[in-house]
Amino acid sequence: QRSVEELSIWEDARSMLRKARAEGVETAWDRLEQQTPHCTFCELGTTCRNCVMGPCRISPKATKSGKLQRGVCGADADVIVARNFGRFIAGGSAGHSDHGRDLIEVLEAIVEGETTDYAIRDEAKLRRIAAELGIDAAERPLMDVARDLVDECYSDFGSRRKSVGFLARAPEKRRALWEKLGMTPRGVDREIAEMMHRTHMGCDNDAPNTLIHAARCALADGWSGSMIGTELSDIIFGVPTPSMSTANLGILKKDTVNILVHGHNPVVSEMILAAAREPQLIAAAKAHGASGITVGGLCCTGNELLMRQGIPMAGNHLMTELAIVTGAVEAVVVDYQCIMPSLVQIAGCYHTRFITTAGKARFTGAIHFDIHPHNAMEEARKIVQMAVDAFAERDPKRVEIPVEPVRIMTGFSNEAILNALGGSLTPLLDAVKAGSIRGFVAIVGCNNPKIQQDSANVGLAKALIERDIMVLATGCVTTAAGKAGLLVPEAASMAGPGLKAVCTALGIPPVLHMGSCVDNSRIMHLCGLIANELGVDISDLPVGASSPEWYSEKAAAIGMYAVASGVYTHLGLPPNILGSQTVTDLALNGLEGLVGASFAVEPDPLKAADLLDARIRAKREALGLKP
Ligand code: NFS
Ligand code: SF4
Repeated sequence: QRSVEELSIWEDARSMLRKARAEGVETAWDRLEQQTPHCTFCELGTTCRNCVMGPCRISPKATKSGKLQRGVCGADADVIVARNFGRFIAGGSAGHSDHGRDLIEVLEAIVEGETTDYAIRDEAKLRRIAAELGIDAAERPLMDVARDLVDECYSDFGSRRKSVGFLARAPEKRRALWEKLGMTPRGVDREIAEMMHRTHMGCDNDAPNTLIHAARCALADGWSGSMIGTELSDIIFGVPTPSMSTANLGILKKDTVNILVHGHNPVVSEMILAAAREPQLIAAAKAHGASGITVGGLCCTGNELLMRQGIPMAGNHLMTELAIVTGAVEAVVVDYQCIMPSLVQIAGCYHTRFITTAGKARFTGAIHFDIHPHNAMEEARKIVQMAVDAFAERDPKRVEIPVEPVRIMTGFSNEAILNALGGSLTPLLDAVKAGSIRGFVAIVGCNNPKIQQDSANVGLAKALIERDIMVLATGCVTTAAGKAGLLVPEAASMAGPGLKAVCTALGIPPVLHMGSCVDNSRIMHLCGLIANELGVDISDLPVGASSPEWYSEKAAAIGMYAVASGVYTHLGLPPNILGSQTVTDLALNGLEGLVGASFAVEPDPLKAADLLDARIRAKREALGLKP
């Protein structure tokens, strides 16, 4: 068994891993050990279960022995790997985009008067987005404009379009390239369904052709499904503005009822927070001897509430199990995505109520509340009451809160960034031209127990800011950067001289928190704005992306749409494609010639920083700037 020090760089994680071991609680790291070594065929991506003539597998030694070179249908390693990777991307795109659709449904419920729990909080943004999508938005009543926006967004999911609405945000050159390559996303659901079709036996049996469609599918996510999720969330819950908060397990309080929201969509977590702030529920908590109610965030729904409401972050992906191990959590309230099924068992080892809220994400053994726009607040109050009641069952002898929380700054939506810059990108671009900011890298994504938790997320961020490269963080990298002290203005002292000067002048951190994983669409939008301002393509910009500790289908979709949009993208570990030379070559090299960017795989964060730095250097030189 590996030591807890090898598993995570954090004291809060290590303490809870020790406690879990002492209390006989199994974690993801234990199960990884049981699963290692993994199946080689699956790691290489050369297993196929797409029909019952199989399952089939292609042996890496096939060329030598002559056996197991093709599946029963005749598919070779290239076809099988491409099909598997295509479905992987479709899965990720579906996750983000179905989340986006849920926001359209909430807006629709507002428009149709089916809910009073939700409202249009940012009328100006609604009108602005509607106008951007070609809706007459100026003089008409708000609800009429909103109704048209709902229709417009639903249409982006369907089959009637030649291209999705927000694609106009991409530079013209990029759109022309997508058109030429057959990558223009036409409809979110359409591209996902078509991927399922293409990968049925006997359809798309040309690996590069399958990968082009994988890119189209991912672009539908990044420039539509996710983008709709972000923009409608801002309209319904408010555009994020900079504020201060805190992070790590120290945000849990010994004397409060502690509720953790986990999952992705703000639709549920916003209601839980609103209920937890109601006087009668706070009074109920006090009646149980607590001093109040703490709502803390996990994963992306935590990011959503952090960005807009400044709630504290308990942790990222690999902290979700460990948070319960503190023994100080009354309830974990989840919606969907990235919620380990093990949380049901771990919650069962403590007094913690594990509560699900989405019909499409039920967990056997969980307490379920079916939350819809029309009953959300009512159900949220019942959930908070349930957490308050659970406080009486907390066993103080089993409570251990290992650390003090760390301060973080959050809320950097594009609107907030523009605001901080005085309304125009010019000062930022001047800093880039002068070389005080050499470029930007978005560090995004997850934790993966195969990598010491947050070692690469934090290592890469530190190495980049030292080189005057500004970092944009979303998803689970947020809490990592926050715990490392990188999300406060004082972190400018860790940056290179140029970046330090800019951050100090503006009072901002060198690592900007831009939101959840669907909010990577904010970063794509920003890339589009900057490229248009400079009159170049996104692939000409001194920018990069990285997911050092990624694990999910969604992260792969993000990487794919970043690359297809022209952003060089580093991954800390490879997807399961290495069994095909064709697919691997295309991902690491061939895509460069097609879309002007490719993937790079490098486990060492310092070497990854070198790769991203070299890329930024080359792009700066090509723009005639000093490297
Ligand atoms: Ni992103 Fe958010 Fe975290 Fe990874 Fe999961 S929570 S959508 S997939 S693990 S960053
Ligand atoms: Fe085997 Fe072909 Fe069926 Fe896949 S589709 S399981 S490779 S026969």
